[in-house]
Amino acid sequence: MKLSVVCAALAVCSLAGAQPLSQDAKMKWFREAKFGLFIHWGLYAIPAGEWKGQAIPGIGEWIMNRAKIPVKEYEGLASQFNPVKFNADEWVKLAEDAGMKYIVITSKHHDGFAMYGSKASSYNIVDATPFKRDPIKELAAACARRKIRLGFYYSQAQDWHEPNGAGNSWDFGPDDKKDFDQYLRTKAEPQVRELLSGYGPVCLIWFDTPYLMNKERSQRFIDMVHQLQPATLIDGRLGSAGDYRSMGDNAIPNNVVEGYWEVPATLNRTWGYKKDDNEWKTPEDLTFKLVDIVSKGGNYLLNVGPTAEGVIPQPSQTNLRAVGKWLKVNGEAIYGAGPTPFGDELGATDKTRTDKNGRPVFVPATAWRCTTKPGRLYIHLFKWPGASFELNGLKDKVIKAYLLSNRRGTLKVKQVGDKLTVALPRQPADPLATVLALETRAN
Ligand code: H79
Repeated sequence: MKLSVVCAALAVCSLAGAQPLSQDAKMKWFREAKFGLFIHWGLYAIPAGEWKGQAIPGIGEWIMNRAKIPVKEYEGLASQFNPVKFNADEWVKLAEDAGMKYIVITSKHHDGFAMYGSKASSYNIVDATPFKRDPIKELAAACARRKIRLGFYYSQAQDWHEPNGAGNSWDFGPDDKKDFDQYLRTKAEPQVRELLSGYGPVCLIWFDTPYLMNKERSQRFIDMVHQLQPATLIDGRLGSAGDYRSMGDNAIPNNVVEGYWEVPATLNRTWGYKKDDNEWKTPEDLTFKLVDIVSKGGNYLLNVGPTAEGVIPQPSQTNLRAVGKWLKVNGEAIYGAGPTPFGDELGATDKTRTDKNGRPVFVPATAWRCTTKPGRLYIHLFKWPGASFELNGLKDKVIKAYLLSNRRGTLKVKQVGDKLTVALPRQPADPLATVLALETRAN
């Protein structure tokens, strides 16, 4: 090895004051966090799903694309953007109340508008709006105060504002005629550098829709992240492998999936605020989905779409706080918990039914889920099984059983062969889910 290379390597290590992070150490917070808040906030919150009196179908942040709004017209929204009710601390407090451990906010979505003070493009909230504040700076400070991690969504490929960004065919023609690297070099790369330099520790960068991305283009982002903040995770949608897998939007896998992964999901149907979208998932459904995902080995990144005034819709707040209240009692079975050792409780394929691709239909079962920690099984009961809970296939010996809502109320247990029976109270302790904790010892 050349001396200069050795020196450079030593310099990096001594600057960090520690060994370079192992992948395992890098993933530690993500493995424990399980539940995060996604925030889609941008100029699209002003039209809120309606353009020139017409309701535009689809997800709110896609309105520029769906209504084929010319750049010059869409830009006009910036001069109206003045979210005077924005309060970073209230948003972070909501995440905390919901029991979420990280926040991911849109620093720039496909519309190309930067929601922070960018030097690389004046099309940003500080330079182009009457608001003039940098909400990402304020959020970073509030997150630091409340010890919640902050990460950034950044649309690296689609940028409908730029002649050479991907996706805007109505102003700039087809993508294959564009100088995509010119856009990457002059906007996307400088902006990601800004986000990793000016906002303190960034827990992850959430890239999306890797149109036109390839290995080399992806690698430039990876190198930049590693150079500026080696602890920052990269999601699964950059264009080459990241630190974890991103499942499809709102797509929960049917079974246990090995490795690190995350499901990005909506509380209603849109990501960016839409005034007429009122299809709110219930606290029961959200709690089930959180437990379901954790029992399969993943994280749940659940979205809010604040209004153009800077307010998170009340139903979003109410439903998230309901999940948080459940987590206050039952968080031990979620944070840092591993997947189910069983699997039959998740459901089964029904070979007599096929989907439109001719594949057998998976029918989920919803009575209970299991999460784990060393020496512990947590049975999350969604349908009260009556006087007792029965479980087959458990090899370990159960030495103690109780509900997380009543740790001193030891429950009677019977184990015959691999069949376990736990006597339960007559009523569930919580309408969202009652968690039965089983302390086990290997036989
Ligand atoms: O940021 C959110 C979405 O905007 C983004 N990913 C999540 C996290 C996303 N970008 N692209 N997609 C999701 C796939 C988009 C599909 C659709 Fe459409 C957009 C369906 C309806 C609007 C594109 C335009 C396909 C049909 C019309």
